[in-house]
Amino acid sequence: MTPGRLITIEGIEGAGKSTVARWVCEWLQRRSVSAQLTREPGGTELAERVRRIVLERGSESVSATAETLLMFAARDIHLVNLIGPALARGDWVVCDRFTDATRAYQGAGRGVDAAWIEQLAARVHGGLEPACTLLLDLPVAVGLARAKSRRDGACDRFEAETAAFFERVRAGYLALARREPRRIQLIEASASLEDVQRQVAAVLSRLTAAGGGA
Ligand code: Z5A
Repeated sequence: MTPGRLITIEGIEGAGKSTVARWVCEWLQRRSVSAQLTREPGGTELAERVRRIVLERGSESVSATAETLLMFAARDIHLVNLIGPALARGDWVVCDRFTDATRAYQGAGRGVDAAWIEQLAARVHGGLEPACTLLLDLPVAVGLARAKSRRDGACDRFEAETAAFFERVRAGYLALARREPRRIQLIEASASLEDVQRQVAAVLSRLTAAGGGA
């Protein structure tokens, strides 16, 4: 059995992650690769409940520390109940956001200590790293405009953030990509959807040709 691989999709709000994640799954399935689509925070019933807690804007404040712990709590539940078993079956898992989001949002965006995030990641991942991460990069103004045009109701706690916050998050993602250029593949996401798909297909072709390794 070919081992399963974890592909993660990252980027700021409105970068097109959900659109690309669905397309990646279909691309793999068309090539007879069994692939499962999921997302963070969430992915399982219990982790989706944690997602609601961490995203909703309530009357109580949620510190950056609590936010980080909730992201990792949801991730642990997701890894144990969905990602781990799927990879063990030999499926590929396409995950809309993963730990790089914590590094970028809680680390770069909120100023949470990077070393602490890595300690939590080491504990929760138990050695698992994505084989490939597609970082959809685009100017903050473009992402926010796309997200706004699609939004139908009230903002969640992240959607209510300032452009300056998303600039820090974007810079955090780009710093991660510079640090791990082999795993993190930069996709120019302000391009047309067809062009984005072309860029992603090139990465996926290399990945599948290499047997799924990073
Ligand atoms: N978060 C965190 O802080 N720490 C963590 O560890 C994790 C998450 C895991 C929820 O994430 C929040 O959780 C997130 C960070 C935080 N908040 N923020 N920001 P989410 O991924 O569920 O939510 P999101 O980032 O707000 O996703 P989104 O707004 O749904 O954006 P998207 O998935 O990147 O975009 P999309 O839905 O695919 O596309 C948006 C629109 O643009 C849509 O109308 C598309 O049709 C259109 N689109 C897509 N691609 C294109 C191109 N190429 N051209 C033109 N139009 C396009």
